[in-house]
Amino acid sequence: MTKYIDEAKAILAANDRGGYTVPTDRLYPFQWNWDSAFVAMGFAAYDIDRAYRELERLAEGQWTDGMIPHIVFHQPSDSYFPGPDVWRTNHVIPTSGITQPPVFAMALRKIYETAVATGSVENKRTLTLYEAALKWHRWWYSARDPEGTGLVALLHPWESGSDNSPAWDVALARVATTTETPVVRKDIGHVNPQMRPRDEDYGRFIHLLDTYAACGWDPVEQWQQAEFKIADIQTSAILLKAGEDLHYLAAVLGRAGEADEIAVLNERTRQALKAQWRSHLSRFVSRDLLAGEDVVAATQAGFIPLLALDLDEATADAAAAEMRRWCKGMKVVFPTTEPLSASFEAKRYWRGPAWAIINWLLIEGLHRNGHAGFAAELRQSTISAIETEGFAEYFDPKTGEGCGGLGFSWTAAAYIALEK
Ligand code: 9WN
Repeated sequence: MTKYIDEAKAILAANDRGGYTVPTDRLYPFQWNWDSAFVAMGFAAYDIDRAYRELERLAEGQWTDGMIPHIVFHQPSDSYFPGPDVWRTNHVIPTSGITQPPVFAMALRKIYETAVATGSVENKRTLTLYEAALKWHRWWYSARDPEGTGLVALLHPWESGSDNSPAWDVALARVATTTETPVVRKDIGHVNPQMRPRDEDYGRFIHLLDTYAACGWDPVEQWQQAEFKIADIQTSAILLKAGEDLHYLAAVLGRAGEADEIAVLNERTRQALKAQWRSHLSRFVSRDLLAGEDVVAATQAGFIPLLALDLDEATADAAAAEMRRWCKGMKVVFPTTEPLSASFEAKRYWRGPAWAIINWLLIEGLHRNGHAGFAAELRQSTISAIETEGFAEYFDPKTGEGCGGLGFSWTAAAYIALEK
């Protein structure tokens, strides 16, 4: 059924820059955090050594406080803005100063289990990466949930991986578009500007970056100065799923004390996530911590908690029914914004398009919550979109058109992983 596996592998090979994979040539010429974790899960299907290597190269960028940054600038390139000179993080290996969804431990468990099954497990490499993941999870809880609510907060939309999602519109409207750093966009020289965030988004992204650079990237200072602070359900759900995988790894690696510590953190997040269900919306909602309000914009994030929770049947059915409603009339699913909402834009990045990696998470969530049939439909839609249009960054859900960057690594990795 999946006939382009060799092509998918060729894309990962072409985007290899020496043990790490760039998302795509020119548009994204560095190592991105959650992209690499998805890519590592793709590699796990056929090259365990390379899968380990992907995570190891990402962990090279880890800060002493535990944060794994959203970009590691292993080699210079002038085809992306903002580069290391704008981030000013003074890390030995240049990195950005913010993070991205913690898919890392999910990838590590996948690599470990596949390696065990094929007799190729490497204990030392597993242990070193496990320790990096544990340090990062501890960072999430101390730096991004200092009050111990169980939900972790984002201080920058780029940390969500869903940069210009309508979910951020209300909160971002409070952030000035003025910047100290001149905004010299490179992205719109690579792809159609109508598929990208708008200039005012970039103004705000860089305004926040300047604010945190002025804090010397100190997490406590940033927490106090933050003009954008969202307790995000997509990130928290990924953290919990990754936390479950980390707990599994702690147990198999004989780290009983750490397993107990992780279990406590997981349980707190589990309860907090459950409390974000809104039955009148049939989805979960994030929380704007500065406004003290729910984030009610209808985006894919509302269903990502299925990945990490075992919902009662009625709740799972309500979420699945709402998801199905969004799919009506779509050529490719799953739309990242509710198609009937005013903020839906079929081609503009995170404001509507379907993304293979989001589908991957939703497919797992539907499986976990008793909707295997729907999961199979979502999987089929993802595979067909790729087979029709190629390994695009994302897809217009109304027309199916492949959009954004082409030859995209995580789309290739999703294709390989979904074959299984
Ligand atoms: C900023 C690399 C990354 C993804 C994000 C996606 C996009 C960057 C950008 O590309 O973000 O991090 O410059 O637009 O939104 O999810 O990790 O593929």
